[in-house]
Amino acid sequence: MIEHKFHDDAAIIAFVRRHTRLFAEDAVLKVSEIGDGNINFVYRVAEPGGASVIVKQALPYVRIIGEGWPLSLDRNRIEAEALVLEAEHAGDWVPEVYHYEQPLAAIIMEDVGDHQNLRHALIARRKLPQLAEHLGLFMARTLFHTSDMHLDAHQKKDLVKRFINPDLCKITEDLFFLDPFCDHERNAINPPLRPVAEALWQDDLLKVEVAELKYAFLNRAEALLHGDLHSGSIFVTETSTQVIDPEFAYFGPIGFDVGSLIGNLLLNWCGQQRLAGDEAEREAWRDWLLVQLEKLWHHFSREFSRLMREATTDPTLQNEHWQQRRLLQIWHDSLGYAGTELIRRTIGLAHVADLDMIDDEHQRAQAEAMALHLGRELIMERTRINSMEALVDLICQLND
Ligand code: SR1
Ligand code: MG
Repeated sequence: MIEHKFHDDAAIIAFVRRHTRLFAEDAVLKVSEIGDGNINFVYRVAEPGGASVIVKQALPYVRIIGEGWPLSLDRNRIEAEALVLEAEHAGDWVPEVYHYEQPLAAIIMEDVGDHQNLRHALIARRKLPQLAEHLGLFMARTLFHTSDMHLDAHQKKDLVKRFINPDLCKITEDLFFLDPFCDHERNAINPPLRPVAEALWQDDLLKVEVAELKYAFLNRAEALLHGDLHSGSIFVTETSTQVIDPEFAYFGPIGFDVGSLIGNLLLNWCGQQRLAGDEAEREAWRDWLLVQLEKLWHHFSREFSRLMREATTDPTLQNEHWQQRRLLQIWHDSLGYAGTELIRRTIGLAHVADLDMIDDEHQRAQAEAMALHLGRELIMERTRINSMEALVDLICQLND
């Protein structure tokens, strides 16, 4: 029996009423469990036709696995604090936190229910004119302002301490960098793809590069990352983008966030190739995705460079040549982590609908083989891909 778990809807409503003033006393409130994520319980509390809020509660284990995979409740504090910190620098793009309560491991926050999940939007080929700009700016501002370029030496170390997140980091360490590169029991592999996965497990040169990326993930405390920046953590409308779920937040390499996002656009690009339907429409969509990739990096790198130039407080790091080198390293890291995201989402534990939605297992295996191949190329070639044009060329060659 888990002490802090909400026993019933009435307990959730009482919690919301105690800590917010959004609902009139006589309002009739309805609770629905809406969580489709892997880890937590998420409820919407709404007055039909009126206001609503989200309540997110952490239990001491991974939701999709159960008590066999214990997980610290501190992730809920980390998520609440990360949302508040992100809001300081990128408030347009994160939901507001109304209340966090440590004994209940629960957060009450703004409901972005009028938005669509980005993964579903991409699968439905919904063009979002401001998506790349919003996400580029979100990453540039949150990552720059929590880095040593901006923070004072003591502030930075205090923040690093607050965001030590061993349980959630361990999930990433295992699911990104270990499982997909060996015959691990947690992997989920489409049977016709198995020979391709087996070949990957024999690839010693690839494993050296994956070790390098893992070591950077373990040791390079460059900035406070979102830590799980995939399409499922983003909600969208034509004019608004909301980034949720930063429970994996910790201080790590900036390219991990940028790469996760690039990897998710590319997963959709791989999946769409094998979807039924009009080929011209499909290819037009895939071209649109590559344009978004360019725009994403354009907005991120332009804003990050501007901030490095204008808002770096550390005199040593104000050096223009070093700043150029920093941006190039972030680019190379991003390509590498995009590669690990592609691979782990294809043969690891946590798949994505962008590939899984392809009904026919042989068609699916072809899209998956493309994702594995692209992932490998990005990891192996990352330090030789020195421009967006070179990246797009590499992706298009793969398509031929
Ligand atoms: C067991 S958790 C699996 C995945 O879900 C989360 O959203 C992260 O992406 C994690 O890797
Ligand atoms: Mg999540």
